[in-house]
Amino acid sequence: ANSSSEVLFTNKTKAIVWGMQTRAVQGMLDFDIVCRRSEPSVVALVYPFAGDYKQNYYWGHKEILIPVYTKIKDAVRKHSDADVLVNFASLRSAYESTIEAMNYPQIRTIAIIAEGIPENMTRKLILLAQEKGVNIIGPATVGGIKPGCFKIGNTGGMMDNILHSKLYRPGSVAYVSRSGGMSNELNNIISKATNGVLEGVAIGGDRYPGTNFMDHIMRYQADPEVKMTVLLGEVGGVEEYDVCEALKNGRISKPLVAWCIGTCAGMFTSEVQFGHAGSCANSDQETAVAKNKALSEAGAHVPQSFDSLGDIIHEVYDTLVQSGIIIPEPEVPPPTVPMDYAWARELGLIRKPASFMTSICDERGQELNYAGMLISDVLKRDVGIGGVVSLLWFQRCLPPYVCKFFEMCLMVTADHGPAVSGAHNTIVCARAGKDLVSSVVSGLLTIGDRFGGALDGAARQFSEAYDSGLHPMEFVNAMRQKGQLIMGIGHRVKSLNNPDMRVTIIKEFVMESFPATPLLNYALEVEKITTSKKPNLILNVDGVIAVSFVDLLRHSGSFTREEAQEYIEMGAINSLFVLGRSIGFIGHYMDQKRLKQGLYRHPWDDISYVLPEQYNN
Ligand code: Q5B
Repeated sequence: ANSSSEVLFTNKTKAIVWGMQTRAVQGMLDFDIVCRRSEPSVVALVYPFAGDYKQNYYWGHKEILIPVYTKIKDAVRKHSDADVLVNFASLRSAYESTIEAMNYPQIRTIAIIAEGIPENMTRKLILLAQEKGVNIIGPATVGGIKPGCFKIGNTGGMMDNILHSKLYRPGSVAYVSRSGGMSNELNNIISKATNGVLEGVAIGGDRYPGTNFMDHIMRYQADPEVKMTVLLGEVGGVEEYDVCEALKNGRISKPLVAWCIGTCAGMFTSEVQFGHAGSCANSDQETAVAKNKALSEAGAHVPQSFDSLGDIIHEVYDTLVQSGIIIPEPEVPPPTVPMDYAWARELGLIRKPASFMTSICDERGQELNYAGMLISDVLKRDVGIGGVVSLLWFQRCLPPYVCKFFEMCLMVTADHGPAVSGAHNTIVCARAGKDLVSSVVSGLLTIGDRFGGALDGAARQFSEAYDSGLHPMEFVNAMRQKGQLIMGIGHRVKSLNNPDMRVTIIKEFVMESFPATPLLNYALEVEKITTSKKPNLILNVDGVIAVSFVDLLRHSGSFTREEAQEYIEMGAINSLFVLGRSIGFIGHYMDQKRLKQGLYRHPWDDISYVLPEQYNN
């Protein structure tokens, strides 16, 4: 034990926090604000894994930077006013970091949060701390709190709890408990029964706490601000008997309310180990019942049960008020602390229009879902890539024949050799040493009205002509008069004499499977007219997919007429070619890399140089 008159925390206390406990540090700073501290209580962090830098935190409404050091040595050297170390190191490194911190005499108090530190190591820590006069709070604790002054880490819980238990200003009651969790309950009980907590320390649930009940009770005895003390012990250990002794011999003269939890242990036939390492009675003397009896006999105010702890605290407090020892002060509301955005949202206190909206995929839950279908169901139901397309593009499960249509389109458009615009670009790009994404994108960028991207135009032109009742011949003539090409008609190599099998496959499937194909029938009538002029003016692969796509949007029963029109207008019909041909472009990229093809340079003899005549002066 260290000097019993020592005041561990004031409203000037400065701490170094070991460990990257961002939320706990912010909680300490927010506590400082409601306590009206003029300066932050955390001056530095120690975190050995990230190099020295500065971490931003909020100081009320402002942002501040708190230095983070890799070494305790640097933190203490640069912050000679810090006398507390809040040690969040894990059970593996808590021992070394505490030993190291004790090398620096400026550190007077160390709170060790880690649970599970081997007892032999804790005992060594305690011996060294006693030698050096350092106060250890913990291990296995949340720490402690001094309203209006300082709080260790997460003690006191969230801000709403701190405000509820009025921990922002001092009261007259000091407590010491073993359990950190129960210290929150004590904050609540004491704030309801009295003018509030002056200081509270949870010494931790290990068999060998760094400081014990008596260390803190004697500090409270010496502190004139403390008017009464609450002790919350528990089953296991015999320290409460030291308190009994001090009550009897008068070393403790201030009123003491005491209770040891774990009285229910007697109801079990065998010995019970409660949550804490130390909470197990190894003899009758260590039971909660025996200790409560002894405390009562020694002069402590001991309730009948934990339920009436608040009542007895209130009775003692009331007597002190009546006798003028405690003079309650008028309540002054604390300053407000801005609430964290995420927490305010969780509490439903604020709302904000989202910057993004999505209606096709949600990855936030336990399992990814596509338009409401869990990914495991997507696979279980074997919806195939067509099903995935229908979910992600159209937010619905489309009928199997539609999914099949999608898949067939993807298959037949996947590639059409290296000579076409897109594949050519991908190949040239890959041979220039570019990566997969760049090469594929360079291919995709060629997709447009002339190459592979005539689907949108075809869908629009054919449907407008059909809807306005134009006879196919009138449509062809009208387009000719306007000097416009009919999208989806014509091919560089395919013709009546060299039919495009891709078109035949799609056409046959659509005729057979779709409930109605008016636009495809119309396009085939147009094709009869255009091919009669020139045999290569066939309904091409873009054209057949486009008009079939419109037929499915309009007649599958899965879309309203308005939805169908919206897809045509938004440029969604090119989608199948874009996705299908991406497969081929990726293939061409890999092929070129595999074949170790070098930089491509177009041959001069394949370029006609038609420059203006040279000027002769
Ligand atoms: N004429 C495709 O032209 C091509 C006409 C037309 C009315 C037409 C041309 C065209 C519309 C766009 C289109 C998709 C450039 C094609 C695809 C994917 C691909 C590619 C691959 C793959 C071919 C000769 C005479 C002229 C023209 C007239 C031509 N097209 N009249 N409507 N649409 N089509 N693109 O052979 O009187 O002699 O002056 O732009 O649907 O990209 O494999 O290669 O999978 O990768 O060069 O299949 O049809 O014909 O321009 O010399 O014209 O026919 O007015 O008449 P050509 P041109 P005239 S599929």
